[in-house]
Amino acid sequence: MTITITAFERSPDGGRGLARDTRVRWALEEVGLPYEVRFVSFRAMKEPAHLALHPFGQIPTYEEGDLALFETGAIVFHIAHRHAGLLPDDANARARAITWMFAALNTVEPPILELANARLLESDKSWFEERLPLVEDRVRNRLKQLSARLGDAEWLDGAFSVGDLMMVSVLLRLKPSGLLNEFPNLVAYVARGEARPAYERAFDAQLAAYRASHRPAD
Ligand code: GTB
Repeated sequence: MTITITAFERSPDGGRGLARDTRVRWALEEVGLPYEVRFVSFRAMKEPAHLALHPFGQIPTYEEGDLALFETGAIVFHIAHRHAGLLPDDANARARAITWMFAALNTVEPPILELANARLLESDKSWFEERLPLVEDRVRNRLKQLSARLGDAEWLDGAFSVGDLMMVSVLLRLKPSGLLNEFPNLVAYVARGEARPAYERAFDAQLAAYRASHRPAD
């Protein structure tokens, strides 16, 4: 059955793979599923056809036969649950991998998003310079805790899993900030994720789409 995801028609991330279709592409590549991409403009995202798929008017979405999903956590979990490669067979290890996926989305990603939003939306405010260190410290605190838990391990809990896929995806957003560099084991962890052939394929596909959408008109 054909799988179709949606992605930005013209991604504002400069082709760096930071938009959230990348994590869905990565999961699909890890389990070896082919997929198609429908590109949507910012305007189309807020129109009824897309809102029927995504109530918040965002990307990515996921369609497979008569199943339509939104929210990257749900999409990636669905892929991992239905196909071998992202969840361990052992029931307890499986539960722990899912726990890490939720931790990435619910505990690590929020302060990272707060920092991204502060930089993007608040830099012209008089209080921006005063607030920024507070927001950065919230991120730093989470990274410190995550770094302590990861230690010298390759992945968060044994073999690479959906928990690592989501955690690396979340941490990638921090690369431009320099904050990640304070934690060499997290830098190495993210690099291991990026070096996975499935991630490379996902990254290359989104980059090709970005380049195609930014090609000067003939
Ligand atoms: N919780 C949802 C999920 O995980 O699926 C969040 C989805 C979401 O934030 N989608 C964003 C979107 O559609 C794109 S990925 N935004 C348009 C809108 O809300 O109108 C977030 C994103 C956007 C841009 C960059 N960037 O430029 O670097 C990085 C990440």
